[in-house]
Amino acid sequence: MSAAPTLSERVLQGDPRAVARAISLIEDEAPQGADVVRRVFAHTGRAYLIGITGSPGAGKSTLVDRLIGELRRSGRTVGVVAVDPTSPYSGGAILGDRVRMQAHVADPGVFIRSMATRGHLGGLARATAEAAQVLDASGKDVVVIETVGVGQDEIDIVRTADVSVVTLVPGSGDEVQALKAGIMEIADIFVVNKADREGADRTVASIEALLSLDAYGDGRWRPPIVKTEATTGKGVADLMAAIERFRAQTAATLGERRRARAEFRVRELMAHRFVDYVGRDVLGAGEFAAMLDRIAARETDPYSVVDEIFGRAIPAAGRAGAALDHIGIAVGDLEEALAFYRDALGLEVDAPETVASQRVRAHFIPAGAAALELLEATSDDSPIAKYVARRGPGLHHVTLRVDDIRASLARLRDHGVRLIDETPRPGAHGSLVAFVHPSSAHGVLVELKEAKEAKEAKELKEAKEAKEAKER
Ligand SMILES: Nc1nc2c(ncn2[C@@H]2O[C@H](COP(=O)(O)OP(=O)(O)OP(=O)(O)O)[C@@H](O)[C@H]2O)c(=O)[nH]1
Ligand SMILES: [Mg+2]
Repeated sequence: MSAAPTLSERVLQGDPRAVARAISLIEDEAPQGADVVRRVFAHTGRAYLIGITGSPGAGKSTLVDRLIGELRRSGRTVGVVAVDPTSPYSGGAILGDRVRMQAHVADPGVFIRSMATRGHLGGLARATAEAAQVLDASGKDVVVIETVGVGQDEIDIVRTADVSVVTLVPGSGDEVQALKAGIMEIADIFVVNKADREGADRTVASIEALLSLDAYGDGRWRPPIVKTEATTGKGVADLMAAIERFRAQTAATLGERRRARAEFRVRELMAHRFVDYVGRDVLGAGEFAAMLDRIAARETDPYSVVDEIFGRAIPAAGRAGAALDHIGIAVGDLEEALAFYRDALGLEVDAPETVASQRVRAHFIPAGAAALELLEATSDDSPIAKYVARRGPGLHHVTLRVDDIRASLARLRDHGVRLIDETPRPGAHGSLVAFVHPSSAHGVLVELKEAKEAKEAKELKEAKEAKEAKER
């Protein structure tokens, strides 16, 4: 007997009730919502995302309804996420959109969902993007996202789409100017809807005037302007054709666009989660308010407050210099050492790693942000074997992690410090290491270490810089 399918499995099977439930969880910022996104993510990226934005009442929903018709006629399934400007007076237009798209409510190839604009702690853009992902994972060929274009939130939503359609109406010449800075920049296609009304051509002309400021060289896409009458359907086929043209012409750069989107999303999630964590686990009740009071009273400044928060949230953050990486302990009998550290103290010991250059086996024991390193000689001429023979087992060295080991060594040399290693050599876990002589470090053997990640990041940066220098 097989277990009942999970919510994410049902989403992947295209079950509309599961899709509705998943989107509700995302809207409520429930952890199960994030869980569904995690589970279905590998199955996303198939659907083409169309963003439709424009001022309130521009006819977006009517237009989307017509687009659904076009898409269905061409045999494609459609998901719609409509973001409603929930007004405090009417209590929302959720029903409005459903009524406008009513023709398709009974069609199993269509799923329409309204999202309220209010009450999203973590950002409406994220909830919308995730709802679109759920629809994508459920197998819809095209996902349309309708949103009112006013603020940053909406611009972020439009960025969620593979193609952005900006809807204007006759008489919005002034609006065209006003929109210039924001939403105009992200328009891939302009629609002048309500073309049955007086002044449609003037609106087209004012968009033209803006577009003519840009030469659109190098085969760059020049946003076309399509006149539509959503109520009658006139021009909607032209809009569909413009979308298909855009899709074909930008197919090669779609991956890039989606990658930029992923970057935006990850950065946003990271910021959201950090702020959340600080509020919940770092600052005590009322402490944030007290910090703000101190800023208001000019007793401190915003930079100092953020420094303090970072210092407490991530103790290693923001401090220049080096972090304690680990303390090396020379071991005579490994079994006896493990009997103490692992069995008696109850610490977890990582799988050993052999460092050939030192003829030792290293057993790391994570301890907070740093670690203990039990060092076992693998040969009698190993420095550890000699150390144990001479002084017995015990503290052997202290390892400090630095960002740039070569820069650190150069600095030490400048200060007349005696080095054991003049140049770095390979250490455990793909790192670079170098030892400072105990005679220069007050009787302590100090090891400097540049972690593999820092090394790789630097190499990547250097390669990129070299490539850029060559291209110049
Ligand atoms: N004359 C005319 N009216 C239209 C046209 N398209 C839509 N309308 C009407 O404009 C009104 C608003 O249409 P919606 O589709 O709800 O507009 P919307 O942009 O989705 O509105 P919100 O979601 O509330 O921002 C409705 O009364 C439509 O019937 C058109 O091409 N011509
Ligand atoms: Mg609408």
